[in-house]
Amino acid sequence: MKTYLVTGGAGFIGSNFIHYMFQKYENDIHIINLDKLTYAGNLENLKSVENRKNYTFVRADICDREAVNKVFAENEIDRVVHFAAESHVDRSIRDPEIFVKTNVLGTLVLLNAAKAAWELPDGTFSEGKKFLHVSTDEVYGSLEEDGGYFYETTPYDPHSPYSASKASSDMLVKSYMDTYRFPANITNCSNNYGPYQFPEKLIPLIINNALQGKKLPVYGDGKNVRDWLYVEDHAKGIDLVMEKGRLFETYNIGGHNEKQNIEIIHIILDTLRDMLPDGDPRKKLVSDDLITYVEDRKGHDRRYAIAPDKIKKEVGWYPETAFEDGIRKTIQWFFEHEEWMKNVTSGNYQKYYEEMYQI
Ligand code: NAD
Ligand code: TDX
Repeated sequence: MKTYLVTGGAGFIGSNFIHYMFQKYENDIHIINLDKLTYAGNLENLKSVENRKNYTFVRADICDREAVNKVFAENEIDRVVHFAAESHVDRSIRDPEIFVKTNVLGTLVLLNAAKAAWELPDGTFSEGKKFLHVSTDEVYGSLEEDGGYFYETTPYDPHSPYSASKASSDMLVKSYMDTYRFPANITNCSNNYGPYQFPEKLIPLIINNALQGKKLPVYGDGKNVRDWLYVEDHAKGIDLVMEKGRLFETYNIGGHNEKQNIEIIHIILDTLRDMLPDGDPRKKLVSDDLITYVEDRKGHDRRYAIAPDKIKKEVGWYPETAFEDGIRKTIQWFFEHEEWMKNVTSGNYQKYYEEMYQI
């Protein structure tokens, strides 16, 4: 039985990954979820797995060396899947420091703990151990509207404090692979969407606002392009790279599903109108008139687009969920989890939201 240390498992992608892994491997794996439970971490996301014998939750900060070392001392960890991060670009523009602490120093603490636990006296590493660092396509910077893709060989060119902190953490992982032959992979994924996504990110924010007849903030001209991937496809990609990826390699994960932000908003509005039954009072609230152009994000990257050729060729991954299906599944999930949305949009998040948009 393999033991996985998943960091940031109470967040959006981490919790989807944990659900995916238990569906796939059932009782053949043990997952330890180490999460600080920041505003973005929510144990409600994991209610259906919390009583499993092969699941353990540890509340800790990845920057806390003692707490992290303790997890390695008390468990024979085989695999680390490192999601924990500050993940929202707008927050990084307002307050960069926590991004450097968590994303850079936190990653260093984890690397050192795993290295100390896995390194043999001759400087090689125990068989079968792997550290998978989950990163983003934003480290590559911004593409021109009319062409080009991010490949694993594309030079790093981060623009926001968030992407700079993720780029720094990737570089640290690379340096451990190069210097110590530390057994790791890096994955750089495009924009995810799906269940449990915190409604500060574009898609859940638009769904939530539209259902309440609240304005839909569009940054700049709305023509920035993102390459959207259904979160379960990301989870599958991570599992495949863990199992079949060559050590010391980077794999880009992306959907070949480029859309302008304004297109995304229109698709969401059309899908909501289509899915809401006649007579549902929310149907009347969902209107194109809610679209509100607001000041652009500072340093707003124009276009992201991943070329997933390497991951397809080497481990057989491809994006299985068409955007039309993924967005319907996501909207259906939000319909069925109104209480979840109410809980996460109360308190601190609400305060942040008001300061951010003033609309
Ligand atoms: P998220 O913000 O939803 O979740 C982050 C999780 O990390 C939360 O549970 C939070 O409590 C935890 N966390 C934060 N700081 C911590 C700390 N110091 N110690 C321990 N736990 C801490 O993020 P997400 O969208 O699920 O992203 C997960 C990872 O995937 C991140 O590394 C992000 O950079 C990367 N990524 C995200 C996307 C995307 O579209 N969301 C795309 C590509 C890569
Ligand atoms: O209110 C909004 N209005 C708007 O126009 C918000 C929240 C966003 N946007 C735009 C900005 C982006 O062009 O929508 C696009 C998507 O924005 P986000 O959802 O904030 O995602 P992005 O900045 O692209 O970053 C995401 O993808 C890569 C994740 O947040 C990162 O964690 C991941 O690494």
